[in-house]
Parts: sequence; structure tokens; C-alpha cells
Amino acid sequence: KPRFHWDDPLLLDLQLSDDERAVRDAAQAYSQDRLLPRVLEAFRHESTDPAIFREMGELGLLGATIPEAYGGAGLNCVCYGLVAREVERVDSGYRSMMSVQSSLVMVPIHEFGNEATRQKYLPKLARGEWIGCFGLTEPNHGSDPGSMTTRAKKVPGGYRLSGSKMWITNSPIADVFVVWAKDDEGAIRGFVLEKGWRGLSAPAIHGKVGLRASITGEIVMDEVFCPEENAFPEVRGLKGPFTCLNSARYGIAWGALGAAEDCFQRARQYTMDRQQFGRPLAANQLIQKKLADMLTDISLGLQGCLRLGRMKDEGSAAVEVTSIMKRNSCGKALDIARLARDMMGGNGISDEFGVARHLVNLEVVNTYEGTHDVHALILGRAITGLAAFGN
Ligand code: TGC
Ligand code: FAD
Repeated sequence: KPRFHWDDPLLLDLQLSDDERAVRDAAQAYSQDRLLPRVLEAFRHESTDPAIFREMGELGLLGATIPEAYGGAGLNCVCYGLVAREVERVDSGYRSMMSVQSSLVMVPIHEFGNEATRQKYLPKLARGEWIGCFGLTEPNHGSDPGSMTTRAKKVPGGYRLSGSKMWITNSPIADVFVVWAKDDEGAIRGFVLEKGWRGLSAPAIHGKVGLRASITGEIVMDEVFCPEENAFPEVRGLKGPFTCLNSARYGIAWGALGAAEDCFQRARQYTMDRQQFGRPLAANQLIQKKLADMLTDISLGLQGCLRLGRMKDEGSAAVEVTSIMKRNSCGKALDIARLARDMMGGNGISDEFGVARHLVNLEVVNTYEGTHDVHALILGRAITGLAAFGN
């Protein structure tokens, strides 16, 4: 009779290739050995260690899907997802740092940049020598980036960019800024700016209650000159930034479930160890139902992520499938983190027990890269043909 594996009921592990398992194991070893010991202090003190980028770079965890010719690891989408899951099992902030660099900075430079731009930026970003950020959201335009007001005015030899971006992961420590602005014709275009260019600044945003191990800031552009060669030549419109988001949202779908798995496993162990009314908490029906619900959502969610990864790798994934998975993983992971926090009683409130940190992180993850409700609207439009947002 086949045996039940409470930590992998659908035998996801057996559905991976040897290479995928090796990537997963390397990411897991790094995350558990090097990231986990640092996360409590980093979260408490809102401190981001830039050395993490170089460490991840050495292991090939940055730009996992970018071809080796540009310094990437040339891996498939399933591998990228497995890495996100292992990193976020420790902390969503560390996965954020990694996925912005990989999906939101390296992907657009690779997809849309000219050859000189690729050669100049990608190898250094892959090694973690340079840190990247992605500026789409503005103070007054979050879910509706098409209404952005940042402008790129054509001038001899390039463009002058003016405007501001808000809530930008990595920006205060970034060397490379991929920003999106409207040109003189009103078309959205992408630009690659560098730290130190006149008129460019990136003040940090302090006081976040979640994602505190990942630094966030603004991008303020006051007539920043961007040379023509650093403007993406072809891509116009929201297709540019959304192409990057398709990749990052997919990584989040895996990552959020990594955080959920950590919450589930911590809650399981805690309730097995803790005695109340003379027996383990885990011996109670209410606790067992919660564990059953958690494991069901995690297992089905991971299976969906793997299916999406395979579809992306074979080129059959419609973008809406990513909305299904990003939305489902974030919503379910949040529910699981709340349940775990509750099952651990007062200790669940302490940052030393890990789950409250996941909970507040997941509030952010549920909001960025398209909120839970915005993904429902994307799906609603695809299901009905009727857009419930805009005019
Ligand atoms: P809409 O009419 O839907 O589309 C405009 C143009 O874009 C194309 N497009 C896509 N292309 C590729 N992939 C996709 N997923 C695409 N979705 C749309 C579309 O075909 C169209 O092209 P064209 O040629 O016809 O012009 O545009 P809309 O303005 O109506 O969109 C509304 C909506 C809600 C779908 C969209 O604006 C949206 O997704 N809003 C959410 C914003 C968001 O996700 N922001 C993320 C900011 S980055 C971030 O949060 C990083 S955090 C990272 C971390 O720390 O880990
Ligand atoms: P709003 O768009 O104002 O939404 C507020 C609420 O209204 C939400 O519940 C939303 O679902 C709802 N809503 C909006 N429109 C509708 C509608 N039509 N119908 C029904 N409900 C609606 N952005 C970047 O560009 N780069 C980054 O690196 C980045 N990193 C981030 C890091 C952190 C820590 C955070 C918190 C955010 C980050 N973001 C980044 C920004 C993020 O993508 C936005 O916060 C997100 O897209 C939501 O936009 P908003 O905050 O303006 O909320």
C-alpha cells in the first residue's frame, strides 16, 4: 500500500528531474544555512545586507533563467520557481531581493535591451556585483500603472526623465534602475539608469511592518539624462513592464507557498510538542482540522505552480494562469500564516517563532505585483470579456 507523506502528499519531488532537484537542494542548503541564521536580526532592525546579492550570485541564484552567455544560469522556469520557494521558506524579503534582481531587472534588460546594454549590465547583475531595482509604481498610480505621470522628454542624444516612483524594492542600495516613463508621444517606455547620475536619488522608506529584511525606497528623478542606448529601443506600452511581472508573479506563486510550508511545519511541530489539558495540542480535532486544511491548500497550490512552470517552459501558459497562481498562493499562504499564528498562542506573537514574521510579510506579498483583487479582476475580464476596471 503506498505510504502517505505528510510533507509531500502529491510526491512533487518525484515529478522533478535530477537537475531540478539539484537546484532545489542547493537553494535549500544556502537558505537554511546562510539566510535563516540572519533573518531575525535583519527583520528586527530593518537591515538589508547587500552581501546577500553576491552570495546568491556565486550560487547562480540571480537570473536563473537568463542564458549563460550573459552570466545567467540558463535554467528552466521550474528551477526558478523552486529557488523562490526555498528562499521564501526563510523570508519573503529575501525572495523579494532575489526576484526583483532576476525577473524585474535582468529579464527586461535581456528581453528588451540592445546587445551593448545586455553585455554591460547582465553579467554584473548575475554575480550580484550590481544591485538592481524596478520602478513602475508611483505615489498616485499603483494598480493603474497605465496612468503614470513620469515623463521622458526627448533631448539631443537621449531623454530627460522627471517624476517619482514609490515603494521600490532595493532602490536605496541599487546601482541599476529599470524605470518606466511616458515619452513625448505618451507611450510607456523602459529606461536603464545608473546610481550617481545627476538628478537621480532613492531615499529609503522606513517603518514598514512587513518585509523588513528587504529595503524599500522611492526613486526621485529630476531631469535625469538617459542616453539613447539605455532606452529600450522597441518595446512600447504596458507590455514592457507586464512581461517582467509575468515572470516575477510566477516566482511569487511558488515563494508564498514556501513561506506557507514553513508556517505549517512550525505549527505542526509546536502543537505536537505543547501539552494543554494533559495531552498534545495536536491531539485535538480542531487543531487537526487546521493542519489538514493547511496541507490541502499547500499541496494543491504547489501542484498548480509546477503545472504552470511546465506550461511556461513549453510555451503554453496564458498570462492569466499566472494570475490564478499568484492570487491563490498569496491568499492561501496568508490564511495559513494566520492559522499557524493562532495555533501557537502567545508564542505565535513573538518574532522568535517565525510565523508572525511570515504573516506580516505575506500581507505585502498579497499586495505587490498586483493585489489579490486586481488579479481577480484580470481573471474576471478573461472569463467574461468585460473589464471591471477603468473606463
Ligand atoms: P491592459 O489593457 O490590460 O493592457 C495594456 C497592454 O499591456 C498588455 N498586457 C500584457 N502584456 C504582457 N503580459 C501581461 N500580463 C499583460 N497584461 C496586459 C496588453 O496586451 C496591452 O497591450 P497593447 O499592445 O494592447 O497595448 O491594461 P490596463 O491598464 O487595463 O491594466 C489593468 C491591470 C489591472 C490589468 C494592470 O494595470 C495591472 O496588472 N495592475 C497591477 C499593477 C502591478 O502589478 N504592479 C506591480 C508593480 S512592480 C512590483 O510590485 C514589484 S514588487 C517585487 C518584489 O519586491 O518582489
Ligand atoms: P492601490 O492601487 O491604491 O489599491 C488600494 C486598494 O484598492 C487595493 O485593495 C486594491 O486591490 C483596490 N483596488 C484598486 N483598483 C481597484 C479596482 N479597479 N476595483 C476594485 N478594487 C481596486 N512597485 C514597483 O514598481 N516596484 C517595486 O519594486 C515594488 N516593490 C514593493 C515593495 C513593497 C514593500 C510594497 C508594499 C509595494 C511595492 N511595490 C512596488 C508597489 C506595489 O506593486 C503596489 O503597492 C501595488 O501594485 C498596489 O498599488 P497601491 O499600493 O497604489 O494600491
